[in-house]
Amino acid sequence: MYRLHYFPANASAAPHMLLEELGAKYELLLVDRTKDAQKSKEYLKINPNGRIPTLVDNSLVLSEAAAIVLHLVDQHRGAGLAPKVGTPERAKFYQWLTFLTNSLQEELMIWQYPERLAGEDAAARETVKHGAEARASIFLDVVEDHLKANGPLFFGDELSAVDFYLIMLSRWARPMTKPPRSRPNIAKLLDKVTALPSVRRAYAREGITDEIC
Ligand SMILES: N[C@@H](CCC(=O)N[C@@H](CS)C(=O)NCC(=O)O)C(=O)O
Repeated sequence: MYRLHYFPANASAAPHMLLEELGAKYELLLVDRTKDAQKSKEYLKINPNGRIPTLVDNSLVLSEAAAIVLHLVDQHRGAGLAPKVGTPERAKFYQWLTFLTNSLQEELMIWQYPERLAGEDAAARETVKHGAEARASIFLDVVEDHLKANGPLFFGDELSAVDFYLIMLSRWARPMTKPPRSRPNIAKLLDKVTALPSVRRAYAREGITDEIC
């Protein structure tokens, strides 16, 4: 049985949706960010970065949401939530997952927490926030163009783990000046994937009952 250390709608959400979609046996363990539990001595033992999520799979302790997603699709190959290993589609799957976690997610983090780079200076914070939002917006446009040409999902009609990853990031990005949903092809993907019972169950278990993204 897997154990997923999570906080509602945090970077644990993509692994959580995937666990639900896979029908895997798992236990959810709340890392209470309101009490800084991600920096507790106990949690730092399993995740020295003090970040959420962490997945425990028997003796394996794994952090980084994208790595957890890759591990889960590898452990459940028959579920078909990633293209077959060794194919060009699988390579593209790596490309999109890396792009989402490395480019879009990172800019969204900076946009949400500009003080981590800019410190206390209000003007510097505004500059950092504005720049990160502009870059995140360009990355969302790249996703929109891809979906326009290849959609409705990242791999046409084939559901894959990257679709769940975009749901997670799109929720975070809702307050952007130009939210993900304002792009018609991203909106189509979000509607399709958030309608899945697995996605509804995952967010409901996290106590989220409003529109997901
Ligand atoms: N690259 C990491 C980022 C994880 C991350 O930053 N998680 C946030 C929640 S969304 C967190 O734990 N923040 C608490 C903190 O930085 O103290 C991943 O994708 O797993």
